[in-house]
Amino acid sequence: MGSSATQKRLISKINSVYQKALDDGFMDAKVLEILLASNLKKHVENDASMRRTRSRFFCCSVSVAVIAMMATTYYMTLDPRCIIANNLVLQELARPAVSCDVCKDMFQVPTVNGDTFTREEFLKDYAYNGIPLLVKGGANNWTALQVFSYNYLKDLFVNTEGALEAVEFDCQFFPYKTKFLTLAEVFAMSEAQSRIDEGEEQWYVGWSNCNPDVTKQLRKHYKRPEFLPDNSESSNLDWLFMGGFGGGANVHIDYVQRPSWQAMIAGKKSWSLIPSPECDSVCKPLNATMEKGDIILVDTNMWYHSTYIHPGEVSITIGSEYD
Ligand SMILES: O=C(O)CCC(=O)C(=O)O
Ligand SMILES: [Fe+2]
Repeated sequence: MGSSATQKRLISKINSVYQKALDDGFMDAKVLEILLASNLKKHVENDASMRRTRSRFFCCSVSVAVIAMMATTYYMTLDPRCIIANNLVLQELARPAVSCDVCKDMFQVPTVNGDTFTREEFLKDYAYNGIPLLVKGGANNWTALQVFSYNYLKDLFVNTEGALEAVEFDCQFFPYKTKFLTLAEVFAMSEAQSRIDEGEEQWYVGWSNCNPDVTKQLRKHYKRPEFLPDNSESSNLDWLFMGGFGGGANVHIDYVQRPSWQAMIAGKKSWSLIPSPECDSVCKPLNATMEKGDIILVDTNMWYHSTYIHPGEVSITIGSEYD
């Protein structure tokens, strides 16, 4: 992402406000809670109300909020994920308002049987409306379930020319709570740590792949979920998330172009889906647990979400965006 010194200073200012809140002992989730309670976003759009709300939000002065709005809007047009991924304040400020019709009266994530679920049913009830969906066993016939493992992915990325560099320079890498700076470092850990043997440090990471040779290999073992329409536009980016018990993504919202599907290749993962603040009074948080072979569909631009990895096998998921 190319950015001038001024832009960098703005971003660093906003991030330092957020960091200060964390340093002062606020947890990520608390920051979000306060942000949602303050309804800062709504007030930022309305000067008079904004004056009233100043004292309600612990760290964002008016100027920082406005700067955040401007800087976020500017940066979203460049590379949305790169600056806001770790800053809930920016994420909430930048998020477009959503309609609550989607989550109204929904108390659990709708779940269907992957063996019998058809494209027609998908189109009728779930396509393009923001309703999350768990398709049990939707990936059961993929060879990825037998083939993908930490060692398989390590061999593939380490031995495909340019693959690790592509992740580092052209795609994205999320270290979450680990100290890993690159995917190369993830694949350099000891075998014992890769299995998270007793006493080994826990790890959980995510990355996107944009190396065509790797894509070709990966796609020998999985296909786009069959219930998605033939003409549905798909992203060429594969997203992989891998790691062990206790790992997962903190609460966040994404700025990607489309909704996403994700398939559970190994292990067990739960998702928490939190409706946007404007839907607080009519919508409830939802949970869904994915087991090996399940596929989840979530509009990650619309739902705040976090994930949690259950004890057992190291979790591996693969996914992409769809239209
Ligand atoms: O699978 C995970 O742990 C996080 C996934 C996620 O945040 C996403 O797909 O947007
Ligand atoms: Fe996400």
